[in-house]
Amino acid sequence: MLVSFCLNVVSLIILNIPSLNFKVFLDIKGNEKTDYVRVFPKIFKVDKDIYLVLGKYYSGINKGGIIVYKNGEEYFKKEFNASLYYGFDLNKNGVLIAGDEKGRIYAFDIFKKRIIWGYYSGYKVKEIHTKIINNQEYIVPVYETFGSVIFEVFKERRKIFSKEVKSFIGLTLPVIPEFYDNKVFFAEQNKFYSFDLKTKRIKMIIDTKNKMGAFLFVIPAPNLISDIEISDDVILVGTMFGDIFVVKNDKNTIEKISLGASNFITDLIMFDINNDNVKDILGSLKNGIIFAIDGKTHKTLFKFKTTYELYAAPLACDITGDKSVEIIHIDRNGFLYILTNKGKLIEKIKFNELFSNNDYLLAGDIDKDGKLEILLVGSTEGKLYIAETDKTVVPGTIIRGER
Ligand SMILES: [Ca+2]
Ligand SMILES: [Ca+2]
Ligand SMILES: [Ca+2]
Repeated sequence: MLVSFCLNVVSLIILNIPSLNFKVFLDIKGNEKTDYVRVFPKIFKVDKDIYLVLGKYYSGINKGGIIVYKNGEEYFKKEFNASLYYGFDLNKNGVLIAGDEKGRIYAFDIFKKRIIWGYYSGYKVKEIHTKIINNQEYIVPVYETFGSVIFEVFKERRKIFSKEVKSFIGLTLPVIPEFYDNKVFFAEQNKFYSFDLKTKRIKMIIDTKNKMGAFLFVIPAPNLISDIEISDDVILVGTMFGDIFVVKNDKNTIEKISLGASNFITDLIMFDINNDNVKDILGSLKNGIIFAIDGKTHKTLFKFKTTYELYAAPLACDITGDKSVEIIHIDRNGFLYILTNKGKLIEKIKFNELFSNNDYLLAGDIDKDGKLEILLVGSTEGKLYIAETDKTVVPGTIIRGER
């Protein structure tokens, strides 16, 4: 026991682990009527500038807005009389699209700092994606209604498509459609589809089928899709019964990894954590487990148990500068974990507040000084925490800009 303790201390000294020193960057206070107040940040690069855009969410009152920081300095802000969820995105033309819970959508010219377009959807805006494809602007707002998710596609600010996707009643995490390449990817219960912007065709990619589940083990239950993650070469589809479907774009193949039916996969990301130039699969389980799976062999690299449920994926980021990534996550009890890329606990930090059931970390050099910042999302008291690290990066590097 003593020996292993000594070895751990020695290894910590050799690795020179710096503790993350989080400070309150912003505190948007609620009032006596608000149950909770949250800040949703996203980091974008437009030309050579870094924009940190924050959506303000006040539960229980009609209040919200956006705040934009450019290279670390406050640049622009706009108050709304409705809350903002994840409903904002900034495209490479400098157009910021933001939609609120009352269903209004605005387009801002970020250079001129003014509204250039508005639209009333009539639905609660949950998420917005915008992208420039072949010099044409696309906007995909995602709305939440009772029992379904609706997404629309705007091309040059004219609506060209609308689709209602039924959500499973009682499932609190509807899968948000993802906009990637020329396609919008979305899930409806067991099935995963793509919508092609050019042909406007919908194609089914996977049926995750039914599965003998841990909750409904008498009869097979729909193996509901709980998360989708899309990158250049691979699409991951996770389910609430522990399956991960790996769709490889170049080979047109689908492989399945099963973690066991009692494992509800809440969020997946891809990041090469073992330096073999193949992105690995990192994710969180609802039961509080952080896991990593080798992207090449599909073997489990590690599992780590936190004390509370996890809904968002961990952050993989080298904060020590030794070219080996650390895995960082926070649980709802306010414990922040820093792990090695092999899943060994380096440090556990306690925050004196409860976090939401949707908490996670982002990383980027938001002030372009060549040192990386780590952003902590999930405070229910309206705080955004930022830790400045000594890790040197190319100025303006974004490692993870949004959830
Ligand atoms: Ca790898
Ligand atoms: Ca490291
Ligand atoms: Ca910095």
